[in-house]
Amino acid sequence: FGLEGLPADDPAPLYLRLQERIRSAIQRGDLRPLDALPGERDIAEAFSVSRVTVRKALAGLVETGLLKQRQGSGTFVAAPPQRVEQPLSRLTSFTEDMHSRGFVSTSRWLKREVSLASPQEAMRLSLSPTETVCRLSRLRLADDTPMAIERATISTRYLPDPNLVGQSLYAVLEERGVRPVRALQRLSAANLGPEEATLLDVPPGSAALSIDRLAFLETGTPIEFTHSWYRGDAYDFVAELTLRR
Ligand code: 16G
Repeated sequence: FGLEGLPADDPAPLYLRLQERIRSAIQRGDLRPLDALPGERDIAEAFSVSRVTVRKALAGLVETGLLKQRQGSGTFVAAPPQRVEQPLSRLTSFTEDMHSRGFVSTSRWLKREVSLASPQEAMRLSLSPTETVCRLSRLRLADDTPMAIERATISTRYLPDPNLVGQSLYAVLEERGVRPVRALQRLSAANLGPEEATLLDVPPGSAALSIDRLAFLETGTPIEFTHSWYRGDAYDFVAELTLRR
């Protein structure tokens, strides 16, 4: 990408000018998603700048999400995830959603514990304050791309041990005869904080959907409360609307 040196008469700091070069190479398509950049030393030589300048320029572009760095394998142009269309009217699990699109769904456990229900959890799930709940926090991935962070709370009446959950929570609930059949879901727009952004592999402050799901059994008993962060650049939520006369 434009390997000729940077003009000497430009007053902007070198690292910013180098960033500009890389950015325009990506915009022009000279560098394409998943292309590897030359090594630090080669970039430094080509532009007659120090390696410190190259490192600073690359770090800034990684921060904004334009580039990705992997330990041991260098710097790449980031690829936006494939967008997923998610119907809003069907009560499906993440595993089912991803399988139906031909993705391999995986999870990384962030937390799984049994604890006394907090007052808020007890209220949401209609439990007495002495009851215990399982808390399951997972990063959900599709073909290795992080898509969502989910924090689920379920009474130990229905899920006695969080370690029973392998790939799919709903599959385990189904086996136990307590798969939810109805849910209330609230979606709101949010910007990701640094911790969530790092997990989802996007720059801090990126757009996301914050989703609360309260799911019920046939009997009307609430069984699951889950808060999720879904990546704003990966999801389209769609619903069919009808006019009732
Ligand atoms: C969905 C649900 C989540 C549920 C999970 C179970 C939303 C916003 N959330 O992602 O409430 O816990 O599926 O998935 O749709 P699993 O059976 O693959 O573990």
